[in-house]
Amino acid sequence: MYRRISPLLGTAIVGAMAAWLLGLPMPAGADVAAPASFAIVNVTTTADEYDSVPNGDCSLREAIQSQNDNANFGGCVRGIVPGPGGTDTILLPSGAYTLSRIGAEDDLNLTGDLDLRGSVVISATQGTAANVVGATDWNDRLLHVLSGTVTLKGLAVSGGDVGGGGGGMRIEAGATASVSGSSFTNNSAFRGGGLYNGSGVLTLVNSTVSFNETQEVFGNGGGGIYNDSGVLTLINSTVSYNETHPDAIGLGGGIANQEGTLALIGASLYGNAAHGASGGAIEVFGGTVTLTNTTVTGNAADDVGGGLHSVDGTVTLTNVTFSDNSALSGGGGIYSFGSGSLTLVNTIVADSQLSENCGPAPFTFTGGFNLSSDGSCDFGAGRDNVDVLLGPLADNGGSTLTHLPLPGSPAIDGGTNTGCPDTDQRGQARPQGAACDVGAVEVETSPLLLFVPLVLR
Ligand SMILES: [Ca+2]
Ligand SMILES: [Ca+2]
Ligand SMILES: [Ca+2]
Ligand SMILES: [Ca+2]
Repeated sequence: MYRRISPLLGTAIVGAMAAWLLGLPMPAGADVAAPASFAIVNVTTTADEYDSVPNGDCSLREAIQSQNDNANFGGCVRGIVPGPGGTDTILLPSGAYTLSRIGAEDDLNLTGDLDLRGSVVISATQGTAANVVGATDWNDRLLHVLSGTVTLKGLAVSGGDVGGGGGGMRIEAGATASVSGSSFTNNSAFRGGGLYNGSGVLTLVNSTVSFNETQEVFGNGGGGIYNDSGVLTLINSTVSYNETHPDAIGLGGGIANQEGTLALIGASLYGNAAHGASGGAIEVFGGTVTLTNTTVTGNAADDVGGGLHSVDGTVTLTNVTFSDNSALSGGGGIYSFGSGSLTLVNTIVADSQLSENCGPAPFTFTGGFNLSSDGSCDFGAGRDNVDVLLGPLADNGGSTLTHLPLPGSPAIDGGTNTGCPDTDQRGQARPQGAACDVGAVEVETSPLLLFVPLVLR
């Protein structure tokens, strides 16, 4: 836990720092290279206040303003913690922080979305999530990162609704947002129902993006997340049940990547839908995309590429499981088109609905040690038209849902150890047994599991 120090002590420290900066004589024995201090602000009310004359309470909006101004604001007191340094931190007790200062297109943090500038950690304090919610008739996103590095821990962001990008949160060019242990749920936007990364850097760890939607506008896309020429990384995170608007044409039910860099490591994407268009889980329009130890299952596209659709993308899939994805017009699992490349290693493409797994011809790829339940992927002899024998999507350990290969599955020990990750999607060490397994899961070969069938026999 952080220890809050008195404002008076904080003032004294600030004074000492100021004296040092101004070149005034420092007390004897003072460390010339004084380590940087940082501030902690405790939010004390769930009300959406913005008091130009401070009252006794500190709201989330006021705490952010105190950070933007680098000064006390609205009842928020910056508790200065002396070195060895750290990042300014806003602490949020658990509760529902319903934003109610309705207004749009404001970047001064006065109304609508909370506008963040500068580097700060916003952290829930009590283990349970702090909910940041838009009030009834809210017509803006909820969080807007305009500059600096913002870290979010333990937030549940829902109810954002914006005509632009990022119903839950938008990151601007040059800004960085790192999100952990958080969720973005039931938000809506033109692009990026949950989040929009506008040429910034966005990383989600142990987080969930679910039930977000784009709006009924032509050109909408990215039901969950839209990465516009930025760097987007998801680690041990879930993207589920997001969709583009059912009555419009929108690419990328889960994630849309436009010319950016997208990396999914230990992710699970399921139940996403691209209506009237392509890329049920992931739409790639240029850029560099890597999926590692990731499960893509039960997603749907009305056009092509139920799991993944790539146009001119450089796509690398390592130990990925595609299963039960559907597309009406081709490539239930994967559809690649244009001048990009597709590299698949230790990857399963199985059990697609309404279309073949990969398509259409010419489907060219490099890599190997892949498995397909039909002949559409051209993975080679013994690798096509196999029953991959996957269990249902379930909690098989780790922080995301997976398909466990069943006993006798050709995925078990069917991969190459060359380029195989050190762990599987669940964090289980690889390889187990004779070789790395194909797909996102490495089946354990513990003595206990081998022993149990003998006992039961
Ligand atoms: Ca206040
Ligand atoms: Ca704004
Ligand atoms: Ca605003
Ligand atoms: Ca193995």
